[in-house]
Amino acid sequence: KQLLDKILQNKQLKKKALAVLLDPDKVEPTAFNDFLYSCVENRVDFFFVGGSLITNNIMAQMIESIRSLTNIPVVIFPGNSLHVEPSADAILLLSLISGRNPEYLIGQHVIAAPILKQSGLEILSTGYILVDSGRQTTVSYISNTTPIPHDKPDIAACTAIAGEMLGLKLIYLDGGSGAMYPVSPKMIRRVSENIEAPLIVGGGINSAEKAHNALEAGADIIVIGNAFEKTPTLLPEIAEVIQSFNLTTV
Ligand code: 1GP
Repeated sequence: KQLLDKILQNKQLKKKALAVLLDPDKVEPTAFNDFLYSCVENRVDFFFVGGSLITNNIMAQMIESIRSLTNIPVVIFPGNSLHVEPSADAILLLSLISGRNPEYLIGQHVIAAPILKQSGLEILSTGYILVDSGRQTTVSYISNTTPIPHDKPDIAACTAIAGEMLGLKLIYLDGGSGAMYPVSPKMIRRVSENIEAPLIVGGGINSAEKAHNALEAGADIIVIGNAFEKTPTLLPEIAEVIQSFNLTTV
């Protein structure tokens, strides 16, 4: 329970965190090491590794590279039950609670359960809430689920409350990778005010301003993938935003 304890403790201390999403399909091998060094320098808190569709088989290799250069915890962000890699530290066991597809609510979990139990991975049970972000994302297509409308914060809040009541330890509000616009601050605020569980927010956060807005509205952990793939130099700017919150809380 090491990572969960750390996340809960951070939440208690009102400490914000940054997770960098590494999509095995998108990493540029030549630039990867430099980016990892930059993550260490900029005190990235977590790596999330995965995605809803992975077309190559380099997750283990990626984790090995991460391990050789950093001590940053590696958390699998799986798209299905095939995405289990025991060399990571933990896995977000996502139940797609915004959707009504039983396969992603519990089906894949049943298939993965015995393997996860033997893997030694820390299991982070997570209520995963997909929010409409202006375009159909890979995750909504692959999961065959309808995201919550962008302008319906109450649906998101009730979904999160239900997820927490069911015992899920983390809530993840996601616009999906490459979202046209991120989850609105209004929705983030409505959700965070209604749950005790730490709130992860991602999808379409591609500027310091959007990162700031998500954190100010109540995100405990922000996740950024695409923006760093396109503009790795954005990392120090985002790190500064995180720091600005943490300096005022310590
Ligand atoms: C997607 O929340 C993550 O599931 C990150 O999204 O790639 O748009 O940053 P981006």
